[in-house]
Amino acid sequence: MRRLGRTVGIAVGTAVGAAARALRRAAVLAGPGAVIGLITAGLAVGVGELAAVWSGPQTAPAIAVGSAAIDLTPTPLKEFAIRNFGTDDKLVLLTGIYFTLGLIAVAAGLIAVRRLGFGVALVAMFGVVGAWAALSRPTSQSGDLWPSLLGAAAAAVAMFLLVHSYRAARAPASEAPPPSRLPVWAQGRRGFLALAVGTAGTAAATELVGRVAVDRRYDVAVKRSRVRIPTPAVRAPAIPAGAHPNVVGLSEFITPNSEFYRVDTALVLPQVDPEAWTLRIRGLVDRPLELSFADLLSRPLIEHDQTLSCVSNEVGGPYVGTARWIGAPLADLLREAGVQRGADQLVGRSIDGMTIGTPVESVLDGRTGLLAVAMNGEPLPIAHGFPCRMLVPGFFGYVSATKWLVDLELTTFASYDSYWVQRGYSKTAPVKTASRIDVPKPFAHVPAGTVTVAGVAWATHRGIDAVEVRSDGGPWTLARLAQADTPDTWRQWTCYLDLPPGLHQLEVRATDATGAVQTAQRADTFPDGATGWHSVVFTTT
Ligand SMILES: Nc1nc2c(c(=O)[nH]1)N[C@H]1C(S)=C(S)[C@@H](COP(=O)(O)O)O[C@H]1N2
Ligand SMILES: [Mo]
Repeated sequence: MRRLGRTVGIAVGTAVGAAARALRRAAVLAGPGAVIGLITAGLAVGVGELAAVWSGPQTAPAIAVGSAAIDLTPTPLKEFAIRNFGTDDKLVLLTGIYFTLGLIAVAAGLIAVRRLGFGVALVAMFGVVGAWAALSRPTSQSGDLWPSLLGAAAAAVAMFLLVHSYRAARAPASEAPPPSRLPVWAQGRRGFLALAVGTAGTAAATELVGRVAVDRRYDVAVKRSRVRIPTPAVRAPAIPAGAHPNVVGLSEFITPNSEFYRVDTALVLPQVDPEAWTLRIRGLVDRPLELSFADLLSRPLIEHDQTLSCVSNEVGGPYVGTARWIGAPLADLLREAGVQRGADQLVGRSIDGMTIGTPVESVLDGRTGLLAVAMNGEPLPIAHGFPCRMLVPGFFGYVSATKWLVDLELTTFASYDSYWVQRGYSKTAPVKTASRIDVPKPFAHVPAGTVTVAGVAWATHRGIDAVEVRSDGGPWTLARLAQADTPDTWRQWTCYLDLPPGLHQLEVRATDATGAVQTAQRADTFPDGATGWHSVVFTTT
């Protein structure tokens, strides 16, 4: 025990010594002001994280500011981010926020060693920005401002002490040190270093404890693992054996959950406790309803295969996937609630305030709209909306597929614009007929002769009737369609082309079950989905 104590003591001493040396070196390189700035910013973040244990992970300063930034981001910039960073867009945003914070922290520190008041004012300003961001969230509560305010307060005190200690330490030894009300241990060069290392350590500790405690308090992974989804009253027919041609490189027919694309505005995944979850159905209805998760699971459930795709998916892009879902039929619930005449929009709200509007007429026209609770044989993954999401085949996700759903309101399109509609997207957006070449990959080298071309095509809810492929602008060849699962799923296809050695360009187009041929006309993803033919350039040798 004694030995252990001594070893730990030595280890801590060594770590503190190393930290002190690193700080001193940084102070020499960048100036003590920069170090003071960075340490105080670190403390603000750490204390904010710790305070977020009480108000929720979404209220931590950087997350609050990031979420506000997402909502304020102009649509073209958001499209750019989705296009270039994809599902990593959130990581890029957070990195940018921390980087900006770091720069401002350095500036604040450099200012503070000259004019302490200005430095502290800058810190206070940041507290206010964080608090404002937290309160600007659609589902915010008044307590949400505390993480940013407490973080900024801690940073202001630390800055005050560090700057005073630094000034005292800097005074030439020949002069009497300026009168100081600092405690003895915080005086002199060693005192300044002790204060700096202590503040940095507190920053790290609060950050660490805050993160662990936030996870323990809010993470619903364990509760999710305990959810048992009842056997559906209506099973989906087995997926036809011929739905997936055995071609290497062709997408799976059912997209594994781990590979299913994720698109949402949630900077931290909403953690919805299934035991506390309720869904309200309200607005223009005769009988408003409220269901618990147990109520939902006790209803007759339906299993249904559906392809989901994103309006931000570019021609040939990855934001499309197919899953076997289980859920309660949405239409039955709406009928129980009694939709009133004139209600033409069904608005789904998520726990984090996302709003998604779907035409009521479509939900009630016989298609399999679901309040989905399971995806590919397991409870919905947290990233895909646990415990409950909406799905209405035929529409892009932003107008049909609310994740972390907690509220359904019957209203009108004339009286309410949902989240992306407020940002210029179309009020409603049926999935456009699309096709994608999965094989060969762009810039692949394959042997000349008979070349295998394969891919997917989807016109969700209408179904696919034909796919054609051509090379180098030549005549179209009909692809062989794999067996259809349902009109709500994509259809896979293969095509064998004889090609001489050289560089080739393949193009693909699909015809949906209404007979409409996919247009060659290029359109942007904004405002209601991209059009145009996917093409792949590759070489035969
Ligand atoms: N709560 C919430 N639900 C949401 C979104 C969101 O940002 N928040 N994004 C929508 C969009 S734009 C799409 S394309 C689908 C994506 O669903 P997935 O992430 O499960 O693939 O979810 C929809 N539901
Ligand atoms: Mo989307």
